[in-house]
Amino acid sequence: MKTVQVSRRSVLKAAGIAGAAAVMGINLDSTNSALAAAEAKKGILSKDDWHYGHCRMCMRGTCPNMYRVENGVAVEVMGNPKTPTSKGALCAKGQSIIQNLYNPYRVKAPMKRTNPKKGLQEDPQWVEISWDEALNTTAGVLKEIRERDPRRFVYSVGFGDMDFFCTFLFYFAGAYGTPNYIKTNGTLCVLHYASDLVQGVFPGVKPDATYAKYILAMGMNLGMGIASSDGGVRGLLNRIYNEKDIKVVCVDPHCGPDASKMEWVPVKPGGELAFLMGVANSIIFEVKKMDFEFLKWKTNAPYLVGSDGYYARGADGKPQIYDLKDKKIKSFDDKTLTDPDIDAKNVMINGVKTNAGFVLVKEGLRKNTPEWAAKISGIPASKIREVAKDFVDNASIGESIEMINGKGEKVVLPKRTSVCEGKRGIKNMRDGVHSDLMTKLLNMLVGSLDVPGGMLGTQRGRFLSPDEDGVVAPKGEARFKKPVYPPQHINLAEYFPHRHTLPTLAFKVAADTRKYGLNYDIEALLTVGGNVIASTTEPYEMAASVAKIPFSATVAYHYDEMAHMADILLPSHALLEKESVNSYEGAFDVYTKETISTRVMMYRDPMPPLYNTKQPQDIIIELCERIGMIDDFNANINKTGVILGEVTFAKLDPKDYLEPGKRYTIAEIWDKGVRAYFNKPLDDMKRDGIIVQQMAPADAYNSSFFKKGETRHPIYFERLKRSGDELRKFFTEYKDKIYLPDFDMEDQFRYYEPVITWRPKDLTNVKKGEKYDLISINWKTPTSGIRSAAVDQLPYLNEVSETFDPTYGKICLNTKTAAEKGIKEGDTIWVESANGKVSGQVHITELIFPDVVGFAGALGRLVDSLGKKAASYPMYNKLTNAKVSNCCAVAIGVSNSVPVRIYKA
Ligand SMILES: Nc1nc2c(c(=O)[nH]1)N[C@H]1C(S)=C(S)[C@@H](COP(=O)(O)OP(=O)(O)OC[C@H]3O[C@@H](n4cnc5c(=O)[nH]c(N)nc54)[C@H](O)[C@@H]3O)O[C@H]1N2
Ligand SMILES: Nc1nc2c(c(=O)[nH]1)N[C@H]1C(S)=C(S)[C@@H](COP(=O)(O)OP(=O)(O)OC[C@H]3O[C@@H](n4cnc5c(=O)[nH]c(N)nc54)[C@H](O)[C@@H]3O)O[C@H]1N2
Ligand SMILES: [Mo]
Repeated sequence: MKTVQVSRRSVLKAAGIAGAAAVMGINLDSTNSALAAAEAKKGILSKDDWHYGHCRMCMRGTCPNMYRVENGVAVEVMGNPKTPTSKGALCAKGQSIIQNLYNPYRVKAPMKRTNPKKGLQEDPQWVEISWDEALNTTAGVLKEIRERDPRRFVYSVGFGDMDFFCTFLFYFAGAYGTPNYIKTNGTLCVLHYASDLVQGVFPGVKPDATYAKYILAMGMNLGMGIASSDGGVRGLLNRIYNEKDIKVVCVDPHCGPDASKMEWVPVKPGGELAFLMGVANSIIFEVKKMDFEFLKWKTNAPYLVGSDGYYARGADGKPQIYDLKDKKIKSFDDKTLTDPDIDAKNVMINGVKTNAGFVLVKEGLRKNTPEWAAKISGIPASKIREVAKDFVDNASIGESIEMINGKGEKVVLPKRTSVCEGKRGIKNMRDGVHSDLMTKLLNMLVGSLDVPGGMLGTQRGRFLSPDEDGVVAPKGEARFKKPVYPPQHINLAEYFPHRHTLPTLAFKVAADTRKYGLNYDIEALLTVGGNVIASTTEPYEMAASVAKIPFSATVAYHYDEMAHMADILLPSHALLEKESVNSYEGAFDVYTKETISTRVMMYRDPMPPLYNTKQPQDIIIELCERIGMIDDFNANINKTGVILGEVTFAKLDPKDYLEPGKRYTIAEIWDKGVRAYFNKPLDDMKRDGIIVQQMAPADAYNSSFFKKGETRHPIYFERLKRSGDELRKFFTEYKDKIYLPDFDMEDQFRYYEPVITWRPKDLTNVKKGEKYDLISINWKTPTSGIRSAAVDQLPYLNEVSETFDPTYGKICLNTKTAAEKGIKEGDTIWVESANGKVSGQVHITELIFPDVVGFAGALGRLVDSLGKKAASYPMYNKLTNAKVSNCCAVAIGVSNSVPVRIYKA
């Protein structure tokens, strides 16, 4: 067991970090006093029994910690006070990591099922077996299938085991040769398309609250409910409470901990796009103040568009711009271009009338007045106007800031300080991508993309590149991939080029591949940290589908639904037993001065396992060897690199490549990665816990790498239209062959439009007198995000949550709605949608929009094998459905807000 010795010398070294931090303007006082306090505490820091680690009680896992082991027992955990981001803080989830270790419902040894019948109500009748038997049985089945037809094997992963970005997702599946690797997070987590289309980033964007003065937060949970210990969230709180120089407006049907600290604007679910269009309308036609320089030079607003909706192209094939200076039409990259006209109308190109993209965007928004938006969103027109004016007034249009770049040069960057962001609350809807694009459009109107104070991508530094038209080239979900028939993937990936992940659809198809046009059946499933039954939607249908797969094995930490349905359990270490490397990529929330230019690489020095379990990545590597595919696996790592976070890849130098035929441990692979990235061995991390690096301030911003006119962001969404036209053509050609229930081609492809329009959806029809007269919604709480680390199951967290969060595990109703329905606090009710019903206890509150039924967190289990408590909470996902006609038309995310009715149980 490796130990951490925090000696006087390393405390002094920490003081050195504090000195450097002071130069950067970071206040580390709390850090020093925390260190001193910890050291004073029984002198424990100088003892050998403290280990460095990092948390991972949530899927980000970006808060470095330290834990103490006494006589082989983990007895204490604290944040690592030397961390410049979280500064030694841990949230309630982080505090409960010891219960993750001593969880009595863990799988403690390899197991095989002896009851051949599979079902949620069936007792698997587990019998303990040896590791050899468990690995050989699993590898034996997988080897035989691989030789015959690798497509018959499904690899299903999720955020229950994030390390090596969901445990070798495509590395393992790619080596095996199956197209069927399915991430279970996707259905209810559709966040990526618009950020990729407009900014070329993955997984998403974050406001730069280092400088931002105004954040318009749409259907999102800043800081997982402001209880995250992450540096960004703490920095934001610092700005709100101490510096008092930022305004955050949360447009949400529910007032969570974040909205309660900022301004809450209650919205009727489904009315968000209308609200955003109302704000855009007011900015364009009433406020009339915008960042015209940005629109001219950093967007495709001046690109001339023909009557077919596509860019008009010159003889050289390039998009054309009208130059107001010499009244000539020029190619977008013409060096003489001086004053691009974003208001150009009726410009003739090749005998066809064209208009600037921005003219079409404005026309599209002309009718969407604040009064119109108020009727749909339930937000008064006066509030919509106020938001529009505040957004522009706080944007600092025209201002700039001087910074130092990586070459030591002074550069002047534009600074914009109003940002709008949306997350699951607006994106998981039929028009989710539209709402998301509309948030980007607001940012473009005031020029706040990729600049200090504006909206930034998760990856900092130079990552944008222009496509052949000079517009941001998408790298992920917004890239168009030509559809093909017959489909090869069980998630029908061929039909949905802009999907996130489609686990629910995948398992529906898996149960009946031939019907969907696939020419093979599914014979085996291996799951690591994903739960298609509990985390996605239509849980009973998912369970039936998983049960139908002839062989399934699960790398299991505890007896969750996926383990319950398996034939073989390959038991996994708990968090403190897992050796792990992770890099700070921020917790999705905001950047602040504490985090904007800081890189932190963190390491968990594991404690010896309590039971007969293994490191999950080592289980997969063992399987590779026994299946006979270690060469392919190693080659994949050499090709793609070592993943040190979610988006941090370390490319290996050919001299450090993994050798064919050799089986490495995950620690050896990480060692190669850390050396490649930081030029340090993994052993150094055992000693220090973290590696901290500072980037030059300007290098965090794309705008410091691209001059004006280079890499324009799309404000006219030509690519979306192109996708729709291609898809429509494909579906028309194959309409007699394609089997896709609940799919209406015309309705689907209407959404693929270059200028956003508003359309009614199921939520719009919810009103008094209808069968479904209320809308149910769901959110994450500080203690219940998703189910990673078993947070829904640990007694400490259950108790903290029930004591301090009145919404946790309850069904929330507005006072007025409860009175109308004759329902009282504590009553048990049924909530019923077209898809299913859930019962639970009512909590009455003013902090929810009337006509809304609110559920907190990803709670509820369908098996008792995690204890009765975890199973007792209402499971929201029974109410949702994965019908394509109801999903986001572009990213195919399930609609997370659902028409429902309620009645007393
Ligand atoms: N109702 C509701 N549902 C949601 C969400 C929500 O907010 N509310 N959020 C959605 C979002 S955004 C996402 S990303 C997805 C995530 O969904 P998934 O990717 O499926 O991830 P998790 O729910 O975190 O965990 C999956 C399973 O892993 C188990 N597990 C916990 N710890 C470990 C471990 O150490 N090892 C292994 N092997 N397994 C472990 C969990 O108990 C759980 O059964 O959920 C989505 N589903
Ligand atoms: N520290 C930490 N950070 C994380 C994670 C973590 O595990 N730990 N998980 C990450 C993951 S996987 C994800 S996907 C993100 C999710 O980040 P968010 O999307 O910010 O998280 P949610 O709580 O699901 O946000 C939903 C919000 O939308 C609101 N909402 C629900 N329905 C509606 C609706 O119909 N309309 C509107 N306007 N609002 C609605 C809810 O009240 C809630 O405030 O968080 C990420 N960030
Ligand atoms: Mo997510």
